[in-house]
Amino acid sequence: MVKSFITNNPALNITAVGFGQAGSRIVDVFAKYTTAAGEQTYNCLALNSNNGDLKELRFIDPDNRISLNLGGLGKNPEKAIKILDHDVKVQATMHNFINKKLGTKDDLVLFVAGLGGGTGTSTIVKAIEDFHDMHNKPKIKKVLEAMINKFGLDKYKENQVEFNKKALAIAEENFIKLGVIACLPLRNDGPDVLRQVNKFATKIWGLANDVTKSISFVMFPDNQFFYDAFKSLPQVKKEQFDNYRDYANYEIASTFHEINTAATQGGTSVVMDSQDLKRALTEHKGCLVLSKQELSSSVIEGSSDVTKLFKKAIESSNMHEPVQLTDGDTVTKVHHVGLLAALDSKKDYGNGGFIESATEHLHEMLPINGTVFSGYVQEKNEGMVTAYSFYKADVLPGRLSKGLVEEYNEFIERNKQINFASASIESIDSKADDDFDLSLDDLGLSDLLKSNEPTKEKESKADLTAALNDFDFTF
Ligand SMILES: Nc1nc2c(ncn2[C@@H]2O[C@H](COP(=O)(O)OP(=O)(O)OP(=O)(O)O)[C@@H](O)[C@H]2O)c(=O)[nH]1
Ligand SMILES: [Mg+2]
Repeated sequence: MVKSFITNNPALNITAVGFGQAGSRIVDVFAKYTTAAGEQTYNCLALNSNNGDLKELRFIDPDNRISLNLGGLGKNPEKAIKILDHDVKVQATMHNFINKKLGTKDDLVLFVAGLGGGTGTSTIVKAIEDFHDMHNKPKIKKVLEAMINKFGLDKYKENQVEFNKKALAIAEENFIKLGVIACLPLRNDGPDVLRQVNKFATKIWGLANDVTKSISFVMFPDNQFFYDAFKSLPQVKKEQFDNYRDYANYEIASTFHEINTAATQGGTSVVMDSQDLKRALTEHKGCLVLSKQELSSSVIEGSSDVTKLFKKAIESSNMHEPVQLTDGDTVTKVHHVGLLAALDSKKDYGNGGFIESATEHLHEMLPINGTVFSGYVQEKNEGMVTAYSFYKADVLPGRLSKGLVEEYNEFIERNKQINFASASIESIDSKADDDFDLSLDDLGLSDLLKSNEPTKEKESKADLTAALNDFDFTF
């Protein structure tokens, strides 16, 4: 028995890139999915620092795997990133590989890694920065160039921030959207891993919140959460996986995939279609909170039981502990929300009334700023009723916002050997304009501002042409 909708074409065409061993193994699960026509659903790539780890992958096309030939980077991302910073050849190899292999019709590029190792953690950060420079920065530059040509350099100099913001807003329409999946480590990986993960997660979260970048979401699946859940799985379910990591990888990829293929099914009175899912996942920014709750259809009596399942989904996450959206008087912004159900086709669950009830509950629960997209499919679903919910919010799993620091401190207390080096991610709020860090310098157009002499239109055009010619599009 299978979920029949998972062979649908996906709502979002995705290239998934796995960095390091955890990232590659998660992407290998994405690579397993095929459409009804027998083609791989996703364009899947794997990047690692040595050949050995790439060999154990099963579904990613060998042509889509690359080794940076650096040996292991020794579970030390700080050291690894220093190596990468200085190795122009490796940077170029990564850059060429990823960009040459991107799908032409991608709605989303997904970067995946487990935080804590040397390779995945360092290369994913570099690749995020590179991706923006390569694909989206030139688009901003092109729009800004046209605006400066139209309104003149003097006008630009008077209203730089407004011009930059406008250029960004226009260019953004054509950005290639990036999603990031970064797994949190086990508590027992030890204090140094926790400290380094905190540092790099802060960096990724900073990039994700930078309004000039194109990161649509970051998801932080928590290995500790999966480890604990795996231990208490019923024996029959546990036996389907070799270990908690395989379970984690399956949960991450399958939840994402099921939502992405259910959205192209249609055929019921309330439908979430491809465009809805695209908007829900790619508009706005933030942490993606993904949830799935499932029960055998034999214990679901009718519509109100489906609503209950939705309520449970909304209040939880199947990637990490539930997030905290309110804290005293402060409430976290929630953007678009998706509610999607897959109902085993044999039973009558009414005509989608459960969606309205679930939406009502959602508004009571969450401070929603965006749109609620909802729908259900009635298909073969392994005899189950499944409720998926997902939203993006300015929130982090508790283990990341405070927990890693606490765990680190506990280690230190116990060991009394290492001094606490704070890499806290606790204060993440920032004003919108403070985030807005786009300048001519960024775009390689800083020469435009050098001249203090009054600019006649003709001269400014000459300046501009020279500066734009100098702009370095290559890596
Ligand atoms: N979810 C999940 N986590 C994994 C898997 N394999 C390793 N991890 C975890 O992911 C983090 C990074 O480990 P790796 O991916 O092995 O490290 P790497 O990126 O290859 O880096 P180095 O080998 O140190 O160069 C650690 O916390 C591991 O425990 C996996 O298959 N799934
Ligand atoms: Mg490795």
